[in-house]
Amino acid sequence: MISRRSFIAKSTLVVTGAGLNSKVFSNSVLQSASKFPVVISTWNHGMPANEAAWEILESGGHSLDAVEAGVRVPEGDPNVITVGKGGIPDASGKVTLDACIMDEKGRAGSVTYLEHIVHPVSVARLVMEKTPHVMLSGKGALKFALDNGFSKEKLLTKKRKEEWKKWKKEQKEFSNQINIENVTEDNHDTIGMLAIDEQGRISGACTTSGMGYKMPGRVGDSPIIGAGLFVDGEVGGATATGSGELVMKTLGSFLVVELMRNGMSPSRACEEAVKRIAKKIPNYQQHQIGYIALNTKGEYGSFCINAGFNYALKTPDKTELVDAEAWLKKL
Ligand code: SD4
Repeated sequence: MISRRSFIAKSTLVVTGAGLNSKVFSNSVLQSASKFPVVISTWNHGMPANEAAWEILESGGHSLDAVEAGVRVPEGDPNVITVGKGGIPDASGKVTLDACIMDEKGRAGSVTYLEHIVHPVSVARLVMEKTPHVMLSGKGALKFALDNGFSKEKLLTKKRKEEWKKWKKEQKEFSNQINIENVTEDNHDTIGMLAIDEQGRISGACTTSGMGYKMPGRVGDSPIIGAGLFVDGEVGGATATGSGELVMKTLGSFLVVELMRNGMSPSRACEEAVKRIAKKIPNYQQHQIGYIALNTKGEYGSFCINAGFNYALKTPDKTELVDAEAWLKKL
């Protein structure tokens, strides 16, 4: 299977504006506590997403509303090719979406393999609020969404369809290998977002169209509570982007939160979770994983396997795109 990254490298990239003009800072200078509220999210498509979240946070709103509003921005943007509408389809040409959401009380909702709905994060929130379950999948998730007033929309854009057709024609082999030569700052991926509001309540959301041209039926880490996202209101939250299989095998976001519970800073906890992957998973160097984390003091941090991952940060006095430190410092 072609990876999303090698696919992106061959495609025309449309970059959502906000990140481009933003200053890029080194992660190492951004370890100290900041005042509430704080919102962080993966990649530079997090910059406009953070702005939407901030509107809610600065007016005293709940972090749960903020993260939902935030990640809806790339979900609805057809130029973000790895989330929501305009996402890269699977190998059969279908756009299937994964998303989840979690709040400071430990409430969680998730949808996987959801077709035709632009905002899977909002469906995930309804799963959390209206059902006794955590996760709905496929046709059941779609029926639940339609029963609750969501409407069916076409997620596959003309451009993505043309690219998929071309890929179909060219496809010679199925490979899960990610070509790190092609990992650049402009490769936009899953959005994971964490926010702490004025009252110190932490919530998180994660939403994606998954790995480009994935096998039909494949679900990644992003909608899996504990893998793509985890929040514990007494400790903090973490979320992941990158090759979901590696995150699932190490239950990465849960691991980051547990390490913070045991006293690690968000950055150190993210680093340890990346090291766990490096220790346990052969050929991890071929993949990118980026973790971000936020604790109840408002401290934040990140770490990734390969250089090139960045995250968007907004606090009362900072609006920045931050380069994450990398385990493999080359590229
Ligand atoms: C997945 N983690 O489906 C997601 C995709 C992603 O960089 O973040 N790719 O595996």
